[in-house]
Amino acid sequence: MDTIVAIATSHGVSSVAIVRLSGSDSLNIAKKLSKKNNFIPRHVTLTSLFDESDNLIDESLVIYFKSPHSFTAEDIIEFQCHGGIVIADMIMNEVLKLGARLAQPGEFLKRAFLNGRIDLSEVEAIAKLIETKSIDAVKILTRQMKGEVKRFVNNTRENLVELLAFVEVNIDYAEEDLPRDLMIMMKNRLDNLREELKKIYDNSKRKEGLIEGFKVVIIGKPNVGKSSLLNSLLSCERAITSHIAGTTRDTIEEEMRIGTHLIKIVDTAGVHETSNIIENIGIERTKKAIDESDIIIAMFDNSREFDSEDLKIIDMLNSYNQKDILHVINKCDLNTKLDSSTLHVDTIKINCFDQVDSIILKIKKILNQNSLDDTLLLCSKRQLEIVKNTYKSIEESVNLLNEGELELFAFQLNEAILSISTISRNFDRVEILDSMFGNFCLGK
Ligand SMILES: Nc1nc2c(ncn2[C@@H]2O[C@H](COP(=O)(O)OP(=O)(O)OP(=O)(O)O)[C@@H](O)[C@H]2O)c(=O)[nH]1
Ligand SMILES: [Mg+2]
Repeated sequence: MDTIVAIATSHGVSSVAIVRLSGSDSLNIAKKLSKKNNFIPRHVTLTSLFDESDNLIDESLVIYFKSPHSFTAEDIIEFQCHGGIVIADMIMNEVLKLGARLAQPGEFLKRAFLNGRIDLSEVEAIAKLIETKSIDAVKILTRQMKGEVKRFVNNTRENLVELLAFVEVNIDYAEEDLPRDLMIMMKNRLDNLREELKKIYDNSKRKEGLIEGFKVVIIGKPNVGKSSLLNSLLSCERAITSHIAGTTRDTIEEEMRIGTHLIKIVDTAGVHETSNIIENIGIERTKKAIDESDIIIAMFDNSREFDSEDLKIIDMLNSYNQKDILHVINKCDLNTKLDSSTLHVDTIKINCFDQVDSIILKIKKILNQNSLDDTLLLCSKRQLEIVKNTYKSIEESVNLLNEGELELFAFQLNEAILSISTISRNFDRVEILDSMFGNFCLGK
C-alpha cells in the first residue's frame, strides 16, 4: 500500500496539531525529515524537523507505530507539532515531496477495515463519534467501538452457521429426514434467536434518539404561539413571531440539550384549511415532521374558544397515539376563553413569555424512560435494517422447517447468515465448512 498523509486535527488556531502518515514509507519519511536514524515503536521522541533545504520547520514530537500494531495495521507515524495551520501544512508539504500522497476522506479508517483491524460496525461507531453532539451517544458509540455490536453479530452468526451445518450434513449424507429431537432443538434455537433480534431491534428503535437526538415537534393551529415556544426553549429569537396568523410557513429545526439528551426541536406551520399553495406545502411538511417525531407538543390558545381548527389538530393526533403527546395550553396570562375540558386529556398550562419550565420537565421525564442502560443498541439505520431483514429470513426459515422443506430451509438460513454478517463484514463460506468439519465426522 502506498503511504498516505493527512492533518488529523482540525484546521484552525490550536496549541498542537497532528500530521499522520500510514504506509510502508512512513518510517523512512520520518527519518529523512528529522535526520534521525531510527524511532523506537510506541516511544515519544522530541526532535527537530527540517525541510528539503535544511531549514528548521519545527520542534515536534514523533510517535512511531510499527505494523501490524497500529490503527491501520500499517506503519504509522504521528508528528505532534506546534499548532496553527502553517507548521502542520509545512510538514505535510515536505512529506508529500518525500513520496506520500494526500489521504482521501476516511482513508485511514478504510485501511483499518481492509486490513481487518476493525469491522464495519466499529467504522460506523468511530465516524459517528467524531460528529456527535450528544453525551449519551458518546457512551453508546464507545461501547460499539470496543466491539459490542461485533460480538453480537459473531454470536448470532456462529449460532446460525452451526444450525446450517446440522442441516447441510443431513441433506448431503442422510437418507432419512432430520431426527425429531434435532428438529425440536433447531426450532427452539431459532425461536430464541428471533426473540433476541426482535428485542434488540425494538429497543434500538425506541432509543434511536439517544444517538441522533430525540425529535420534539410543536404543532397547533395558526397563532397559538408555537414559534414563541421555540424561542423560549432556545432562549433566543430564532423564529419570527407575530400576531398575524400564518407567520411560519416552513418547519424550523434547532438543537438543544435537556439533561444529557440531545433534542431536535421543530417549529411548524400552523395547521388549518387554506387554498394558499405555499401554506399547504408548509402544512404537508408539518405532517412529515409529526411522522418523524418522538414527542409531539400539541398547542392550544387559552385566549380563544375551542374551534374546528383545534378539532382538526385533535383528529390528526388520533393516528399518533403510540407517540408521547403533550397537550399544552398557551397564553394563560390572558383571559380564559378556552374550555380545557373539551380536550379530555391532561394539559400543561403555560405562557410563553414566562413559564416554559413545566414543558422541559415533562420532556425530561419522558426521555428518562428511554435512558441508557446496558442492553445492546444498534447505532445506525443500516444496522437496524439488517437486523430486520435477518429476523424476516429466520422467520421464513422456521416456516420452511415446519413444512419439512429442508433444502429451502437451508437456503433461508444462509440468507440470514449473509444478512447479519453485513453489519460487520461479508460472510465467508469457509466458516460453514469449518463448522461442519468441526462438529461431524465426515470421513465415514
Ligand atoms: N399574551 C401572550 N401572547 C403570546 C404568548 N405566546 C405567543 N404570544 C403571541 O401570540 C402571537 C402569535 O405567536 P407565534 O409564536 O407567532 O404563533 P405561531 O403559533 O407560531 O403562529 P403561526 O406561525 O402563524 O402558526 C404573537 O403576537 C406572540 O407574541 C403568550 O404566552 N401570551
Ligand atoms: Mg410560527
